[in-house]
Amino acid sequence: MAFSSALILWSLLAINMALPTLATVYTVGDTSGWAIGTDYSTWTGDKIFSVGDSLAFNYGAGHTVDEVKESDYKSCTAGNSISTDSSGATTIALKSAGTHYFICSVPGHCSGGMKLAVTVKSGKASDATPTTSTTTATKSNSSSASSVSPIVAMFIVSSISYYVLRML
Ligand SMILES: [Cu+2]
Repeated sequence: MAFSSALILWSLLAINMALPTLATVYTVGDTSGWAIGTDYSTWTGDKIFSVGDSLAFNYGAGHTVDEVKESDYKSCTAGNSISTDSSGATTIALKSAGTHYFICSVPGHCSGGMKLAVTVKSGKASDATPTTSTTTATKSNSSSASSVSPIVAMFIVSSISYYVLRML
C-alpha cells in the first residue's frame, strides 16, 4: 500500500518534470495546410497556444505568411507587415503573449480565408514574472520553483511514511 503510493508519486514527479519542456509545434490547418478555403477560426477553436509554442505554415508557391497588426488582419491589408515569408514552410515562434495575426498577402487570398488570429497565453502561471531571461530559462525556473517542489515535498513525506510503516 505504502509502496504503491510511493510509486505513484514517483510517476507524478516524472510527469511533472517532463511537462514544462513540452513546447508544441502546431501545423496550421493540419493536413489542409495554409490555403484558401480553410476556416482557421475553427482550427484554432480547440487549441490553447502558449509562449514557446510554434506555428508551422505549409503551403505551395504563390502564397505568403505575413504577420500583421489587428487592423490589417481585419481589413486584409498587406503592405505594413511585421514580417513576411514565402518559402513554402514558415515556422513562427510565439514569443509573446497576446493575439498574433497572420494573413496571406496575395490579393484576394486573405479575404478568401487565409487569415489566422492566434491568442497566446503567457504559459505557466509563474511565468508571469517578467524577466529579461529567455523563454527557456523562464520555463526551467518555473518548473524548479513552483511545479516540482510541492511534488518533491509530497514524495519526501510519502517516503518517510513508507519507511515508518515498514518498520511497524
Ligand atoms: Cu495565399
